Parts: sequence; structure tokens; C-alpha cells
Amino acid sequence: MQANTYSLEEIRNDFPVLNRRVRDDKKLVYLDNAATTQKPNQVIDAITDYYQNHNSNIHRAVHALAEESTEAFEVTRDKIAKFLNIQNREEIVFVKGTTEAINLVAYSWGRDNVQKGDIVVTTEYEHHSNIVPWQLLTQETGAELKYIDIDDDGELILEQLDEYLSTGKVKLVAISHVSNVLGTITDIHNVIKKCKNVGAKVLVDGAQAVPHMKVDIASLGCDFYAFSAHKMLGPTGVGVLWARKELLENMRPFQGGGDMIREVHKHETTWNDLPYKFEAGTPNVADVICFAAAIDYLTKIGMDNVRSHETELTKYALEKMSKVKGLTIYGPKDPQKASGVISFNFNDVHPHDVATIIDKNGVAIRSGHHCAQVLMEKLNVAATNRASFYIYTTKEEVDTLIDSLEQVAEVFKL
Ligand code: C6P
Repeated sequence: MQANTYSLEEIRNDFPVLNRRVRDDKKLVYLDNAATTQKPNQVIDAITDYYQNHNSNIHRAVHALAEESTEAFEVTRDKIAKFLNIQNREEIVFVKGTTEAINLVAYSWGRDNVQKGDIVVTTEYEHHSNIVPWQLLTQETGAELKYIDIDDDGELILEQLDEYLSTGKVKLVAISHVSNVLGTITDIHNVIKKCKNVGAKVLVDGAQAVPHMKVDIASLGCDFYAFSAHKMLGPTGVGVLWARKELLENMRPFQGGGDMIREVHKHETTWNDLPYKFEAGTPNVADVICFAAAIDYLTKIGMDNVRSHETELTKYALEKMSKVKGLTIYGPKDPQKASGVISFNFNDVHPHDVATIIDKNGVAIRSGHHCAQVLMEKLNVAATNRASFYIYTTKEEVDTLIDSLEQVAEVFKL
């Protein structure tokens, strides 16, 4: 692949799984990228190389392998800092994924900063990972949990945020940068500005943003930002919590043991420097190290190119899908306002039936509530189908999805 050119063919050649045939020798059409993306050879080779040549624990021993592994692990932290324009590498904490990052904040920051009478604000289009930790926190502390509703286009009604902020009681706004079901891109700069004006903290769930667009954390001005490696060509089991240094310094540890200590005595312990204070136990060394290869891959393509490819595909898909009889599409119809995620229902056919029938053609989509039951309730549906695109998705694959819906119509005699 050449720097900053977008050759779909070259990109696809890097992903062995895209050559798979499934279900009676059908070509795999993988449209479940919001759940997890496929991995290029560069990432697969990096993990093999690590286990073949360098495997060791890190930050502990002084032998050669330990030194190599420690260095490679810390190189990933530096690459993340550069990729997201983070000024201070100590603010990057490795965790299991977005879910663990948000739970860490709810526990280590929330338990000491949110109390009875305070308000925590989230939205109707959050993933459960950005709802349940706040339910647990507010139930435990007696604080109130409020939601910003969505309108008919799947966009947030930000006047509600203004109302909540005007009470002076909002301690935290926990909000998705991009909805995993509707693809809606939150007007995040505006949200953060409003919150900063009244001193409320902002946690951004970037699980569906960092993989798909240029994110500049320094210019965002939020307080916490969370994302997962596996949704951006990287391995499972690795995620990042970024938080301001002064917040991390004042937060209690999340877990005890391993690398997070400075000195342990019988009845007291002192904490290691940042970010290690929050990295207890042996971390996911191999996967953090091979995550660097995913960042290199996306950097080489250029995040602006990733975004334009997805916008073009989404525009193409929305135009074609709007002509299919009986198809209800949820979320923004303007591809500039959404990322490459399209949720839909087809007539009254249950989404699991739609997904099962089109899977026979090799088309992989997700059906269900997408871990967003609050949103399903709002849309007044139990479930939807969701097609989600990534850097290797082609227009022909979108065509196969749409053609496959005809078979669903045939089966159900629609
Ligand atoms: N969404 C989806 O199919 P983890 O599982 O910790 O890596 O990420 C959780 C998460 C948090 N926030 C958002 C916006 C997400 O989309 C996800 C993961 C997947 O939509 C799996 S449920």
C-alpha cells in the first residue's frame, strides 16, 4: 500500500479473511465492522513476531527480551499519542477496551466526585457500556442520571443539555462521539464547549469515532476519552483511557497489584507514577504491541481518506436502500452527519430472520439490540439490522446486501 493513496484492491489484499468463502462457497461480505474489524497481515505478523521472537513480561526484568518487549509496549503508547494529538503520554492508560475505560472512570473518579444532589448526563443513543456504569454510580451515590433525547433524524436535542447544565448540578456528561447504531456524529465540540462553560466534566466514548475519522484530543478539550483497538484493525482485549493528568493524579486506583505500586508495606501502599498507577497486573503485552501495527496501517492510509471512503459508501448505500420497498432506515440520512453505519428494518420481518437469510449469501451483518436497549425503546423496536462499513468495503458488497434483501422478500412472500 502506498502512502496517502486509496487503493481498495491493495487494501483488500492485506486482509486474508476477505478471501474466505462461507455458507456453500459464497464470497464473504463482511459488514459487521462496528462490532469488530478484520485484521491486516501487518497486525497478524506483528503478533506472530512478538511470540516467536520477543515474548516476555514487561517493566520487571532486566534481560534482553524484557527490555525489547517493554520498549515495544511503550512505543505503542507513543504512537497513540501522535495519532490522536495527545501532548502527554502519561495520560494514556491501557485497559481491556472501551467498557473497562468507562468503568474505571465511574469507579475511580465517580466515587469521589459525584454525590447526592449531583447530575450525571448521558444520551438515548449510548451503548450499554456508557449507561450501566453511570446507573451503578448514581444508584450508589444518590445522584441523578439524566438523558439527552434524540429527534426523528437520530440527532441529539442539545437544548436539553442546556437545561440540565443551567441547574449548576451537572458533574459529568458521558456521551458517544459516534452512535454505534445510528452512526450519528455528535456535535462534540459544541457539547464540550457548553460543559466547559459551567465546569462540568466530559467523558467521550470514542469507540466508533477513532477508527473512522481524524480525532484530535488536544483540540477537543474533553476530560476523558475512551476507545477500543479491535474496532480499528487492532487486536481484541486492548483499549485506551485517555484522561487529563491532573484528574488521573487525584483519582484512586482502579485495581491493586503488579505494576501499579511504588512501595508495599504490611498496612500501606504507595502508588506508581502515571500511567502505571492504573495498569495493575501483567498487561496484555502482545496485543498492545501489535496494536502499533494497526495504528501504522491507518496512519499510512490517512484518516481523512478513511472518512471520505466511508462517506462515499454510505451515500451510495443510502441512495440505493431508500429505493427498496418496505425498508425503514434509522438515523441521519445525510452521510456527512453519520459514519459508515446503517441500521434498518425490513417490512415486519424480525431482524434475526433477515440476518439469517442474507448470511446464506455470505453477507455478515449484526441484528439485535446492539447493546443499546434504551435506543431500541426510543425507536419503539425490539431490534434492528445493522450494516457497518470499513476501509475495505466495496460498492459491490453494498449491492450484494441489497440484492440479498430480495431473497428475504421472496422467503416471506412480501
Ligand atoms: N460496540 C457493537 O457491535 P468494547 O466491547 O469494550 O470494546 O466496546 C464497547 C462499546 C462502547 N461504546 C460503543 C459506542 C460501542 O460501539 C462499543 C462496542 C460493539 O456495536 C459491540 S457491542
